[in-house]
Amino acid sequence: MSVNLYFVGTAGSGKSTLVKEFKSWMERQGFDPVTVNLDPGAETIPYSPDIDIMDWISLPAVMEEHGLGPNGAQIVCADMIAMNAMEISEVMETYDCDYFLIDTPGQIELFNFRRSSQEVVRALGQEDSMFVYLFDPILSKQPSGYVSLLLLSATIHFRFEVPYLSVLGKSDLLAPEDIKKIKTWAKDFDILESELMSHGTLSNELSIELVRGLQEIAFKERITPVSALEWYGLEDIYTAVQDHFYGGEDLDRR
Ligand SMILES: Nc1nc2c(ncn2[C@@H]2O[C@H](COP(=O)(O)OP(=O)(O)OP(=O)(O)O)[C@@H](O)[C@H]2O)c(=O)[nH]1
Ligand SMILES: [Mg+2]
Repeated sequence: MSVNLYFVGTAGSGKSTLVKEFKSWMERQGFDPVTVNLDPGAETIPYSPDIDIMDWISLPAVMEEHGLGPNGAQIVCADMIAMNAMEISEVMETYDCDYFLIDTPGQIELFNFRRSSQEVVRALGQEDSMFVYLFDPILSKQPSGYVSLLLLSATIHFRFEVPYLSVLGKSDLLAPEDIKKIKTWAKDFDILESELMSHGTLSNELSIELVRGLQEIAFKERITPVSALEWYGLEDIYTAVQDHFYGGEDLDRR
């Protein structure tokens, strides 16, 4: 069995860099992961994907062919990925590896809100899948920003029946006390609620009820601080994935 580890997050949250560095980190540990780029619009990718959706689909070509702007073309591309999913899956099957590290499109709404993404996840193997959901560090510093990202992660949870790991990306950009504060919010709803109150964010009934609802679904999670650039937290990702799929057992090194 190979794990399909999807890196998901808002535009610029650090998905591609984390794929690159996590691959290097795994190789350093003696493992042999395979990278898959599912972003047909990526202008530059900081690594050479082993499997690249651009071999099937190109955003500029779709724009030209259909006379569309970049956003409309992205939607067409998202649906085209689903049409090519079986072929991508066949190519993946030719690799003998433990982990596929799968990079997803920059615009999270393309991945999250299109039915085609659910079809892709299913075609590539839903039971073997896990999402690494990246929280943007700067947005996460504000309680309202943190809750907004939590809501987005809840919609992913709602739409995909796939386990996910919440990761605080680029945590090297945050002061240690900010990391501590965000970790506390993830664990302790009451602290987050009083912080939201003090910022005047919970000023209407909808916000209050929304956040209370979140408590039910999202407050069993922890958030793992990660820095792709400083190789911090990468082992925590590996351990969480191994815990989930293999009861914590280590992979065989090659
Ligand atoms: N300080 C710091 N910067 C990072 C880290 N990871 C990524 N970055 C920077 O963040 C920017 C965006 O990184 P990407 O990896 O391209 O992010 P992405 O989510 O793949 O972006 P899109 O695919 O365009 O949505 C780049 O300038 C990276 O160098 C990190 O761990 N620390
Ligand atoms: Mg990217």
